[in-house]
Amino acid sequence: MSGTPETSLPSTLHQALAALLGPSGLLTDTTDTAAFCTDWRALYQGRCAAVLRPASTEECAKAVALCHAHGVPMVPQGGNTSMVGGATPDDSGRAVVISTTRMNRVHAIDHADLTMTVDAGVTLKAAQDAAAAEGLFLPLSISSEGSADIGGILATNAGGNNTVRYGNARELALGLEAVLPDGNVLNLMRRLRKDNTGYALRQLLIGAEGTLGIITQAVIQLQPAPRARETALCAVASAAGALDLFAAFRKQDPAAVVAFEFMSGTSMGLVNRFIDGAALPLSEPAPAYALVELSSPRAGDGLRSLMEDVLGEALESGLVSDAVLAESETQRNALWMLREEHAEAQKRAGASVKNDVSVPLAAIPTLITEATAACEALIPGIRVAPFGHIGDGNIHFNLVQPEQMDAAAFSARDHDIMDTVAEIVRHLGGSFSAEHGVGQLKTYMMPSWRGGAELESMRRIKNALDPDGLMNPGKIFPAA
Ligand code: FAD
Ligand code: 2HG
Ligand code: ZN
Repeated sequence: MSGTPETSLPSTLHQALAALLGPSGLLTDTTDTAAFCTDWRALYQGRCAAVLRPASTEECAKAVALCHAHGVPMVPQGGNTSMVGGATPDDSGRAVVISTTRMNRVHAIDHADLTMTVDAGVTLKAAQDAAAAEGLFLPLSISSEGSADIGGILATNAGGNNTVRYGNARELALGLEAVLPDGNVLNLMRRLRKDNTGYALRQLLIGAEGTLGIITQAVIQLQPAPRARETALCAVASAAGALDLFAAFRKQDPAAVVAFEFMSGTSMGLVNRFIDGAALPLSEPAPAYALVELSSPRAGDGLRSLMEDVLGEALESGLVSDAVLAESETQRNALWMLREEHAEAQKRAGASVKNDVSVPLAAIPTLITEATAACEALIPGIRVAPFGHIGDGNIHFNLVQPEQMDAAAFSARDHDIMDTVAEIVRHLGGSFSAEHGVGQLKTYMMPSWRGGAELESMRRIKNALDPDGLMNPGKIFPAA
């Protein structure tokens, strides 16, 4: 069945965009636009007047200027992997989605500066591969990296598995280019490590979730490729045990730890049940697991003995009950697969409610104990399936519907569940969004968490750059 080519775009705008972008750069048929109007979790179903796919900054700037002149709302979209509905238009059908997928060139890799200059639409995986081909390393790793692109990861200030050593996306961006809501191009591509010349506009665009403009290019900092790497999966009794193990590694060599991830037994059980080929390489299932990775740019850097020393002591003291070390790249990938498939496994397990939260490290055990008890009291039989980047204090405190419960009935309780967890997080001095952002899922939380001068300052900045509110409306800010 073919979709409808009808569009609510004013005809003068339609004609101008068609002339500018050509047939592959302007999609109006609903068969072609449908995938751009829903999110990875299928929580939101929007509509759009068209999908614009500019192939360059110049095309993007002209398209934005045209939409701005016609008062048409714009929704920037990269790989469309947002966990908070950030890239999904509302259901009015008025907005256009501006997709960066055709802006996908790696322009340069500089070995002296250790930088890469890329278009926003280069996927994170393609950027990692381009760096690796030159013997370098792009130190950002997320399970969605095959689809998520450079523009998307910067717009959300993505975190992921290597934040514990290298920081979030924000720390990796040395330069940025963006198209502002009126079509002006903001060129901040100076790739300088020192440049104190007024406001840090680059950092303002990063993490703005597409509400201040469309990121079109970036300069990303790289690292020398690791020459030594050790990866281990460890069975532990609890999150507290995982934290003790993290402390033991950090005490020996804080710089060596490149990833330290936590998985509850319940969440790992879902991976084993729903993901083909996911086999636990330990003698028996455990209450919880830690995945630790050490790396160094120096070959033969003593990482194996560091890993064996710390794990040996932890096994002896009972902190770790079982552990497996990767002996090859294939085994390393198999261990990482057991971590990276939690989101997909939870999606297949039924309806789920996500709480991407952060607290100070020492508060993690209390968060897990208190939030587990509160959620179990709220919905008997709820499956409490936390996992996440424990080394950063970031837990995905996710809840999966009880086996026998109706999925819609469970989803209808989403705010009850989110608010229950959020109040515990608040009490522990944490944040209601650690790495996924606010999108449209969490706008309702903004007044109580970021109200007063903080939200008001954000509104003023938004109004200054986008007085007509055309850039990604309905995201971050609660409805007035
Ligand atoms: P999109 O989903 O397309 O957009 C995300 C937001 O950025 C939207 O608000 C959109 O409007 C805006 N945007 C997109 N491109 C631009 C642009 N060029 N200019 C301005 N604004 C733009 N996130 C983490 O932080 N860590 C993880 O470990 C992680 N793992 C994930 C695993 C899975 C399986 C999935 C589905 C998601 C995961 N995410 C994770 C969330 C998501 O992948 C990240 O937020 C990612 O950075 C989004 O990139 P994207 O290109 O898909 O952006
Ligand atoms: C991850 O760490 C992602 O795997 C996804 O951030 C988290 O599914 C989630 O809640
Ligand atoms: Zn995550």
